[in-house]
Amino acid sequence: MSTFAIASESVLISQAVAREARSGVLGTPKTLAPWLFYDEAGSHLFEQITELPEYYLTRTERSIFAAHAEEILREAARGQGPAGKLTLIELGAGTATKTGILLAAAVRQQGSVVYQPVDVSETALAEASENILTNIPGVTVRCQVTDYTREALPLDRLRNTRTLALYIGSSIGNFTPVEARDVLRNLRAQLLPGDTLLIGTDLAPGEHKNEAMLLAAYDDAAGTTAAFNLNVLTRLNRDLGADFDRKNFRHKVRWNGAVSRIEMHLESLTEQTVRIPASYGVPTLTVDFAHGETIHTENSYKFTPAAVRTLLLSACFKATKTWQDPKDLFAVTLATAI
Ligand code: AVI
Repeated sequence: MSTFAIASESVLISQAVAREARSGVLGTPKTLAPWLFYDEAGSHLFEQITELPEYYLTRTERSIFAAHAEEILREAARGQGPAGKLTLIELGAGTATKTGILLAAAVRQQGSVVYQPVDVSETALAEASENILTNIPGVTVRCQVTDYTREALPLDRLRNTRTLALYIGSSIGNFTPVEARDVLRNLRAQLLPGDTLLIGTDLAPGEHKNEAMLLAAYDDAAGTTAAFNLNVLTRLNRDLGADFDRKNFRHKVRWNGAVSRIEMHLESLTEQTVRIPASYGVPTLTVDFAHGETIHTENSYKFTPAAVRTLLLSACFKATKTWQDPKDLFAVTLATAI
């Protein structure tokens, strides 16, 4: 990519940050969209979160893949002709650390596989590609820099192949139910009947998961999730010249059982005024905070298996098989495009 293209891409991102900040902090209640977390520092903090003892999601999903990868791939390929192969596409692939288990199983099953990771981050995709090409012979990687939440998915349909789309990590849980349905409909629009989707979802509280465990996963003892949440203020200071003082806010997590979601907020510890100077066509903002007022920064929905099936059906996918860990903390569901 040329230097000019990179510069214009970063201007577009800064414009989007300015618009999101404006609409978010002027609203009641105040909000900031979770995609703002993922600047370079935030992406690094998220990688650290996935290794925290309290954050069970990543390692539990990985353990499900490790136990069932062969069966998942076999089920996804069911009905394929003997010469037919699966092509794997992954939404929000990031550095694709867990995907390797599935790709290795695909290579064992069909000899080789084409893998199309899709992500907004070019650097994450470059890392994913290097890791996979070094460690799993037989994989052809075709990276695609796209925001799958807003743009059509650029799917390379190869002759005589069927697509298995991966949407793992419970990323779907960071959308409202309507947004989640629309993300899946956007994906479904690019698939053909008989293609499949493998979706990872964090499960609602049950016998082995109580509210305390959920709260700890989002408010860890080392303070990494707090730093991840507060980093959004640092980003607005850097990208927009805002004057948020991080010391005047604290990370706050609550479980909203009525809608089955963890909420992350930034709570103002004092009455204060923050200034965001004019930028990218957005006028100067002066934002007043009451003591105790919060900015709602993220939702993380927790699903029942029935809720996953209903969500899938709303986007024309039929769930065919679900794998869970022995403690029912996390679910991985295979669904067919209908
Ligand atoms: C990316 N996503 C699935 C994470 C989650 O669990 O909702 C983001 C996250 N937020 C705080 N910790 C992790």
